[in-house]
Amino acid sequence: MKIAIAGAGAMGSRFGIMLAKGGNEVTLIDGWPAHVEAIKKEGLKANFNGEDITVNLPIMLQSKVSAQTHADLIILFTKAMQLDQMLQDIKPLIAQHTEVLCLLNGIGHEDVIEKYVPMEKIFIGNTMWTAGMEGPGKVKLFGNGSIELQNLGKGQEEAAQKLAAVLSESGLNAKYSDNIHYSIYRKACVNGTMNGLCTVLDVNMAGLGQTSTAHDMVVTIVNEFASVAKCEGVNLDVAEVIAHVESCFDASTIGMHFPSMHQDLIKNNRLTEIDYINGAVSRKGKKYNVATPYCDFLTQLVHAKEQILGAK
Ligand code: NAD
Ligand code: AOT
Repeated sequence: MKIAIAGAGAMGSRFGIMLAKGGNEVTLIDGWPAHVEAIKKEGLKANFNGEDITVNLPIMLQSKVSAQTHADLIILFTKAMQLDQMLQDIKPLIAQHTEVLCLLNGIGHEDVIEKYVPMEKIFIGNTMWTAGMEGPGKVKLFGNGSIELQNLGKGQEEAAQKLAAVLSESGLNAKYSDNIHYSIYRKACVNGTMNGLCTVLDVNMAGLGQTSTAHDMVVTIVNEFASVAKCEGVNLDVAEVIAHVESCFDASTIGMHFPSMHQDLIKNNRLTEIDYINGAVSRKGKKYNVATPYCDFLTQLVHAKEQILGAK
């Protein structure tokens, strides 16, 4: 299958490498010139579960995408604030038959994608895979993960199942979900607790879990997400979601991971996705008249930290 990865940072590189190893024709598209140049010159370098590998994949700057490039599937892996610009830049690549899959963290990306892609070609979901950028052209990939996805358009269930099968053939462990909005909120609870707190406190997830206040903060934040989700017809099983979130504290599985928000702000001085995670819940809380004080405060703290560090 001809697959374009729109946003070839940490996660896009992981997916690009795994899908290419699985026999797909992968093209990377990205907006970071130094990264694009490094991959063009020396290939994409990855530490893949401890082994150093180099994978040669075609890559182009998103501003250079033309109708000459073809894709059956586009996988979006920008940061949330880069999504609209990416879709605008890759418009020539979005043909009538092209399916578009979004696995970004956060809530409500379909509102942006719908401006560029017909509903029946949009697939949304979330992933438990992780990845880290080591520098231009170099990523670190360890551990296992999974994907859940669903069609946004009516009558596209079979297409969604096929898409999950294509991803699974490359070892990405994807499943069709018949309630993707539930799954997205459930994953957003992981990011709504781990990402902001680990960033402000400058620890990994295992480190956060060792504090005496972690449990109470997780419980309060998950309850805020659940109250807002309820207003949108998504009824989270709060106890199960809290247990799921707290399973991320386990140092023997995923606890050593620094959430991508920490990688962005603390390691690389970049702006964060907080407005699309806790910030989105705060905005929706105001709309539905639901109080979300921890989400409001965490969003403010992360923005203050961005400003103190002069993040860009
Ligand atoms: P990323 O920041 O690595 O890449 C996104 C874009 O930013 C790419 O275009 C990349 O080239 C560019 N970029 C990366 N570092 C840069 C730098 N130093 N300077 C300039 N540009 C830079 O993003 P990601 O971690 O791959 O995340 C993509 C999406 O997946 C996000 O929504 C994220 O929340 C989600 N996600 C991430 C992880 C993870 O472990 N990284 C796990 C699950 C979901
Ligand atoms: C994560 N991390 O989503 C993934 O870093 O943004 C991130 C992210 C899977 C399970 C736990 C945390």
